[in-house]
Amino acid sequence: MTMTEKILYDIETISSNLGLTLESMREIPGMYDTSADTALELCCTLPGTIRSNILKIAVVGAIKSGKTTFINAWLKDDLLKRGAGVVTAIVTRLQRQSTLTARIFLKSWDDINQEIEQALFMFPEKEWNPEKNTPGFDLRRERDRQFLNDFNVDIFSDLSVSEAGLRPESVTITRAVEGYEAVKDLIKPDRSILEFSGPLFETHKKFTGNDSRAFFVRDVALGVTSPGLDPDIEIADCQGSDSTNPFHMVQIQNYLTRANLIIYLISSRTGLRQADMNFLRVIETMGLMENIVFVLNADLNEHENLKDLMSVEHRVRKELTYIKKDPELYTISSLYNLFCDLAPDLSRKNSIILDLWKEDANTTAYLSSMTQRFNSRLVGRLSSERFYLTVANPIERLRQIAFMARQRLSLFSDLLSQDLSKARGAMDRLAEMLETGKKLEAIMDNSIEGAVDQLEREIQKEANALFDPLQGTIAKDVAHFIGGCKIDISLYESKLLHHGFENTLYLMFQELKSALDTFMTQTINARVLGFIHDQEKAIEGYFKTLYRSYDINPHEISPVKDQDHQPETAPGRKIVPIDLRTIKGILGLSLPTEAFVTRYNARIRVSAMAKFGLFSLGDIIGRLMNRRRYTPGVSALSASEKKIKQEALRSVVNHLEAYQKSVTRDYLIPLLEAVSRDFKDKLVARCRVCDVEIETMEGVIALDQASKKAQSRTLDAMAAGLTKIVKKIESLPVQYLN
Ligand SMILES: Nc1nc2c(ncn2[C@@H]2O[C@H](COP(=O)(O)OP(=O)(O)O)[C@@H](O)[C@H]2O)c(=O)[nH]1
Ligand SMILES: [Mg+2]
Repeated sequence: MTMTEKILYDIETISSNLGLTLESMREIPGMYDTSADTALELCCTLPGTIRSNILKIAVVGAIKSGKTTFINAWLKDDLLKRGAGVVTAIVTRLQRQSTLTARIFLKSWDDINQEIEQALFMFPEKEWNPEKNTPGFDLRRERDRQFLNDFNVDIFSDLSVSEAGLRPESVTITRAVEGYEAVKDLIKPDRSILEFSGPLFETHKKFTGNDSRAFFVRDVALGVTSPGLDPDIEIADCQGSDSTNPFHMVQIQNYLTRANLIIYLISSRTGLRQADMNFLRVIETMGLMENIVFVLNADLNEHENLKDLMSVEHRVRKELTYIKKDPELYTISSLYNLFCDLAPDLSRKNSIILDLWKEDANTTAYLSSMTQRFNSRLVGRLSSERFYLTVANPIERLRQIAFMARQRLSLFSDLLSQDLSKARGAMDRLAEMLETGKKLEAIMDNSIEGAVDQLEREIQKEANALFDPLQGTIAKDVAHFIGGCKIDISLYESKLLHHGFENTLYLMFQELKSALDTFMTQTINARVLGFIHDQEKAIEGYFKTLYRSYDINPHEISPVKDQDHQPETAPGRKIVPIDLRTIKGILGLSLPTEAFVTRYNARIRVSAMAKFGLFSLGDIIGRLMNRRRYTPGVSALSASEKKIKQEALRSVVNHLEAYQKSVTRDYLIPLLEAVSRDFKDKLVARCRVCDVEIETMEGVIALDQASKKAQSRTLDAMAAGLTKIVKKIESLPVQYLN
């Protein structure tokens, strides 16, 4: 049993025993009230909540930086396909499970057709839908597929590879056409899941090891049996951080925001490249730099000796400092570590390679010591994250419940005492406490309400500064970006002759769209995610401060001055007042990433075409008379470029209102409200010992001797049980915050 499992097991035992104690309160009139009921509910649900609180580790880096190898080395198992070279962005999440299982989350036909439509955006519909009798594009239609196929060969020829690589719209179309046959019977109208477990596990690679099929996959979850992976850890291979597909980028960004730790891999073969810097800037803008650890994946074939490797390390470290002060960088070789772990079972070829590597004892000794340092750093980091996220709050909650139960026990044993003055004294103290509690509650209500109002105003104000269509920074930056976008019209001149004006316009638009999509995901969406991150921190900070101002010692308002009660069991300053993650989990609140992808407006085409009308006749005549004379067409292209830019900007601006709404009204505000509710519940729980009516207490005092004795025996049994529970809570190996 690992340490985590032991703590989880202990928490489960404590919750269940505490639950039984609360249940037995029902036997005594007045002892079981709504707060006991809430506490009982918590004891029942807590273990499940903790189990679903998984630590997420994102492994990112450029293609072939060694992400998959790193994960295999972590698992000590060559489980995932290394060197797959798939560029499609898929997040492959791994968690420990009892049987080896792969779950492939497939896109729906709507998702797929929508992506293709975006890739065809601005292309004249009459060409692929001549009768206009079917709405939208549908890959399931033979005619539509045939169109895509011809289109792809034809229109992108000699344009496909630009300076920035393959044209993304061409990539989408190629993959959709190529992968169709293999997946057509598996894709459903709704998003669906394929499962491969046990001996069928390997089959899942058919979907992930091939770019065309991977196009149809949203993401992948693997259940692995490797003991190297703790049961409360999810590790994710985030491939495709340099993907140009906005739908995919958003998915990766979404995972990163939820990750507790980001491990960024850099290959020693290449060092840091421009794409790495771009992606690191994205992570920085998202406000996630504090979660990042860098790994320089040393390729032992690549370096003559340790000195050579060290010089790469030195350079990479220096370059990283442009992005992050004192970056944490570990030089390790994932493949070497993996081979060492698999040594007895290595293939002959790999054994020879390993032996060869081992000959350079200096380098391998250095790498091994760095691996050790990395591992212990990781263990330390994860256990503190784990403590904050998974066990600190639940333990404090249980401690609070135990405290409440003890208080109640003490109160009721006084009420049931043969000594009437003692019983009356307990009653008076309780009445006084209820009064104080009510006053405190009223004060809290006011100030929490005030806090929520103020926070909400601040969120709205900052959101306006970001999203306002006229004054907001997004609109301004997008306008600036589009204004500075250079489309090389001369590139499209030849296209004009072969494909006509409309199709050329399409190509031109797609060039702008691809640049704009990249800008939107890398700069704008990253900034919005950073904004959300900051707002969450502000909410957290605000309530923490508020909590401190209510730092009431429960003993002071306690109706019982118990002698046997040790102060350390009191829920004093130790509780973590805000637990956004759990609250989000309970609300089912996730980032509104659907709103992060800009939908372009169909009027772009109409507007751009308007300019063409002026020139088309001249163009055709020119073409007939003299090939040199298509300048009118070219100038129509330039005029259309302006229109396209204007309309593209308008699409983004129109989208801002919905974007803002999903970030604030559908995400941040509900989160804020839930946090304040949770916060209040916690505080109120501390002010209340028991919601018992005076008449009920009178009834208890008036019981006959025999009944009092019987009830006292029940209380004694409860007290014995509680003492054990409290001891168990105290013995948990966790240190407390603040
Ligand atoms: N020589 C050497 N090759 C490595 C090392 N790490 C990874 N590779 C190889 O590089 C290729 C790409 O690695 P992979 O883990 O698939 O990269 P990914 O694309 O980031 O997942 C694979 O063929 C690996 O076997 C290393 O430390 N040394
Ligand atoms: Mg990989």
